[in-house]
Amino acid sequence: MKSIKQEVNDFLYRSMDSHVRIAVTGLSRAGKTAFITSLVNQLLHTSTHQQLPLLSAARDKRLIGAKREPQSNMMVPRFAYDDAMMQLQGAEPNWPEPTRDVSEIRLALKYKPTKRTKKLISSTATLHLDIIDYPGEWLLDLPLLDMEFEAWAESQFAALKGLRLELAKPWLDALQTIDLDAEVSEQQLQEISQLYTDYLKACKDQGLHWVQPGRFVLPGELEGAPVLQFFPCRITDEHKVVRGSNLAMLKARYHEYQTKVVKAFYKQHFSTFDRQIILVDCLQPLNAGYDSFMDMRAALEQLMHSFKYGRSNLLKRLFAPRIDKILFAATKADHVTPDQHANLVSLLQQMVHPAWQTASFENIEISCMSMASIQATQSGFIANNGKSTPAIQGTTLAGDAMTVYPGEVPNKLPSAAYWQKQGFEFTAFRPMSSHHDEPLPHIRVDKVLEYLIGDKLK
Ligand SMILES: Nc1nc2c(ncn2[C@@H]2O[C@H](COP(=O)(O)OP(=O)(O)OP(=O)(O)O)[C@@H](O)[C@H]2O)c(=O)[nH]1
Ligand SMILES: [Mg+2]
Repeated sequence: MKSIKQEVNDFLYRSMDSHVRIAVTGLSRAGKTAFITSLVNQLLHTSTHQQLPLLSAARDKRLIGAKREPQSNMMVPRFAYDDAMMQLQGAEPNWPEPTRDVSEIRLALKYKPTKRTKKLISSTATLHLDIIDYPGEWLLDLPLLDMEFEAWAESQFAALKGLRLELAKPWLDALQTIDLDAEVSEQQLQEISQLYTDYLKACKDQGLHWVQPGRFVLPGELEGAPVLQFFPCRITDEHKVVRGSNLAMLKARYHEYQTKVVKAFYKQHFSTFDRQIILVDCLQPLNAGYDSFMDMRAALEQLMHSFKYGRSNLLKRLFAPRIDKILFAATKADHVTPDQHANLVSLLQQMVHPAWQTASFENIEISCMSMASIQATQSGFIANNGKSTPAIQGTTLAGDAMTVYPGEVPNKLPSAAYWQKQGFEFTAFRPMSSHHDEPLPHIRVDKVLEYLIGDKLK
């Protein structure tokens, strides 16, 4: 994977506190690509601009500059920073394309240290910063490591209620046609797997976030591979598995998925992260309604399990976890007026609260913030019946200028009745045009940076 020299270098950097791996995740469309693009862009401008006052090293003028470096892990695709910038800074600014896999980018930050030990070595120091993008859906697979095929299948059937049950119909109908004990039919397994995958994708499209197995909706490089061709079926624990049967194959593939996909992700990627930022788009479920909201909350709770390293923990058996800080960030804050930003944070806190409280997050610091990676609107005030009301102004995706007061963000988890009384309508805006020499406009990306790497730049 990595060359020996690179491994040694990484080890040395790390032991001198000069290497940190920041993982960025979130459910799809949460804003990961926009965030990483902005973060890289902001840091690359530190030598010429003062747009990061909340990052203490920048405010104190100790951050000398940043440059890109070849990434350390050569087996992972490069984060497509240049492509994203090209989209954002085109004649008609556009958002970067959706991404489907893990990717990585590395920066070297040169700064003047304040710590005595570092100052003794040299008047300037370098922090090597790896930033890793991966789909949050992959973390939803953690429970699979502890579940036999039968138990997993049961959990999937237990979730089939309401909208899910409706969406699952074609797959459930096809399930009736398979003889589990008959000799394996690759063709039939493939067809039913496809219907199961379609069902999971349909859940996603309807704004439901808890989907398992996560790779079925975000396969990355595994697209079309047999390891993604299985599905739950109704069997009892006593059901004898006939050798060479359909059921035997389903179980074999499930097992392969557990070890070669889920376990491999935790061992090869997750175990190398030092810090984690989890991006959450709270506005999307507010738009979509109560079910979507509760579903996102359940998905976030599931996702948090990956950071619970209790004593008898599954992850601890696999590797020695070292994440010491987690940040939950409510993204796209520029969709609402600044007076609503505090509500956005308390809403996010409420969403992650149950998991946060009950979990044994040994030695992990957790915080919640709101931000906009790339500002698409400007805030101001409009006159309304002789009163001045806060408003935001931007260009819609269709290209029309628009000034709106998008409404209030509830500061607590809303009840179902909330959506009957008043809907939410958060419009999507185009990114604002920005000049090539200027950093991308942002809200509080510097605060996020201070939390994630501020101490590493001391
Ligand atoms: N207004 C505003 N919109 C944003 C911001 N960040 C992201 N968005 C919107 O959210 C969409 C998704 O952002 P991405 O950064 O592509 O999200 P992602 O998590 O990488 O999505 P996937 O790659 O599909 O998982 C963008 O196309 C924008 O419409 C932001 O800071 N402000
Ligand atoms: Mg992306």
